[in-house]
Amino acid sequence: MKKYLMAAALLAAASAHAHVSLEQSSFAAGSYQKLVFRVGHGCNGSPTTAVSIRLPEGFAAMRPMPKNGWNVERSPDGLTWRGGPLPDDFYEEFVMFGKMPAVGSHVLKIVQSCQVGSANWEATLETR
Ligand SMILES: [Cu+2]
Repeated sequence: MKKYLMAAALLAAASAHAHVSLEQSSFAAGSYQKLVFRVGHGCNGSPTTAVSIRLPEGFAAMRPMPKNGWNVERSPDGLTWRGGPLPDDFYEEFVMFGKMPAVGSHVLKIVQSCQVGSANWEATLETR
């Protein structure tokens, strides 16, 4: 299983392999939508303790969905959930809701913090 995962990781490295990722990443511009960020694993086996999402300009007043066992911090340019820890071999979702920006391609920067280490991810969201 581990061998398979490593091979898959290598194969996917060329493409945008990200394991904090958006469930859906294409939306109508200006529509109100739910963004679901999927956390598939920790940082090299270490449990996740925070997920921080930086929203580029154009995302107006995104509302975080409260989450048991996690506190949400809001800043002018994003949201951070702190809590858990979420074990490496568990799956979790972090949800926010709000108005999508104007037509374009929008890069959301994500920092996954763990008990040991951290990982940076990017998710590209398209509005049409
Ligand atoms: Cu991964």
